[in-house]
Amino acid sequence: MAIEKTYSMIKPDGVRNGHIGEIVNRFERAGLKVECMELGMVSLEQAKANYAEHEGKPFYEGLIKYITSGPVVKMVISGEGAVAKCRSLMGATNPAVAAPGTIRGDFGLVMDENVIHGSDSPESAAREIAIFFN
Ligand code: IDP
Ligand code: MG
Repeated sequence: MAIEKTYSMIKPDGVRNGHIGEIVNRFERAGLKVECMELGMVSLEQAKANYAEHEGKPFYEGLIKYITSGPVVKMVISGEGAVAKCRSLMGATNPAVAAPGTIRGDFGLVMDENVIHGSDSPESAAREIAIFFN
């Protein structure tokens, strides 16, 4: 393991439902550090760049519409093994099966609104950080 950076984003439902503090608390309690944090909208360009790998899939249009629909919290998180640690704190993509105690398991109900995003590899993290923080 090594000190890594990852990109994490509290999605519009997480912000709307008032989970910012709890989510940041979970990251910090796990020993991760918030390096950058910004509340704001995701532009259409940023949404398309971030989710380029999903273009053409049945849920793609809805995903772009959703992620640009309201304020999000954009974060750079750092720490030992930060990419995997964030993913493990987030839980499974589908909140319906995400384990209790994970962010998605505790605060989400449906796949379309699953509370939080996190990079899936150090390479994705570098790409996504560049999209949201130039
Ligand atoms: P991840 O967010 O856990 O990395 P991905 O497979 O990369 O999951 O999908 C990106 C996002 O697209 C998910 O977080 C979710 O919001 C949405 N998504 C993925 N699969 C579906 C689906 O089958 N239906 C609706 N939305 C989906
Ligand atoms: Mg993903």
